[in-house]
Amino acid sequence: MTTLTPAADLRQIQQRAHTMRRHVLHMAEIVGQGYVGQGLGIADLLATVYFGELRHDPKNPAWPDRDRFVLSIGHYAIGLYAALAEAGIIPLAELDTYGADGSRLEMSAPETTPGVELTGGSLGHGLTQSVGMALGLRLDGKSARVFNLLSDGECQEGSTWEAAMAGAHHGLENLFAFIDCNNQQADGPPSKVMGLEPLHKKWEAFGWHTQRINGNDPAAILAALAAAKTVPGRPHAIVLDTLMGRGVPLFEQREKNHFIRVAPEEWAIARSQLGEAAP
Ligand SMILES: Cc1ncc(C[n+]2csc(CCOP(=O)(O)OP(=O)(O)O)c2C)c(N)n1
Ligand SMILES: [Mg+2]
Repeated sequence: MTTLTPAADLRQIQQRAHTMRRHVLHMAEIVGQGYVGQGLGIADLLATVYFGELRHDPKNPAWPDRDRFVLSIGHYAIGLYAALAEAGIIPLAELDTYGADGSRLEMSAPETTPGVELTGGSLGHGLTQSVGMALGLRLDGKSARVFNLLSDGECQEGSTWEAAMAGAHHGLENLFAFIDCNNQQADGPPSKVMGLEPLHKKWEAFGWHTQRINGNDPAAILAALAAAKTVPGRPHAIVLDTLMGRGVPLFEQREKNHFIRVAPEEWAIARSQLGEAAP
């Protein structure tokens, strides 16, 4: 059985994004700390991809003709697990095991977990492998696409740009790169660590069809995907400006939120700020 591109229903995507944020808080509360800001900030993108674009079969995650969603940035696994659970690829109850010894849901995603295409952790390797996957799919005559999620900090890795060159050289129109620009990396904002801007112009200069949008707006993400699909012969970069911790003001306002340590009494505040239902 195969699942074709789901009909994009904006309200449903927004609701899924909200539920995924609740899963992120749930998982993070179990370990008491972590990559909460990333999971909350990227929920809109993941909900849009999984419920508006990706052709996959939740009952058969290894379906050879599936679109690949490749998470370069292993530390964002908390967000991916929320999406995999919502999409029915892993059981919802398994989210309770996040970060525990022996769990399939390690803090950095391993490719042995259903729905995870690539073992993450070491930054700068996702786009290189995505280029290989996209090329391989084309050589095999398959219409499947590869969607890669990178981060702004990851764009400081030289291998990313070698892969970008290769993707353009091979005219990989079946390759889509989302770049999460949350203006944060482990040591603070990229502008202070090693400046990246204007990032979209760099992707353009490397030969990619490039768009820059509000990455917390599912309607804008759907529109960018629709526009990308009308451009043949080039890979597609969609640079996403996102807000870390989106939906929970307590975390949105933290100055350094790469890895958040949360006081026990703050979880109830975070949950109530997010709310039960989608806004
Ligand atoms: C090759 C490599 N170098 C360093 C690290 C350590 N590291 C883990 S996450 C991270 C920050 C990367 O930037 P970004 O993904 O933008 O950070 P975030 O937005 O999640 O704060 C770093 C340097 C790593 N995982 N791999
Ligand atoms: Mg970042």
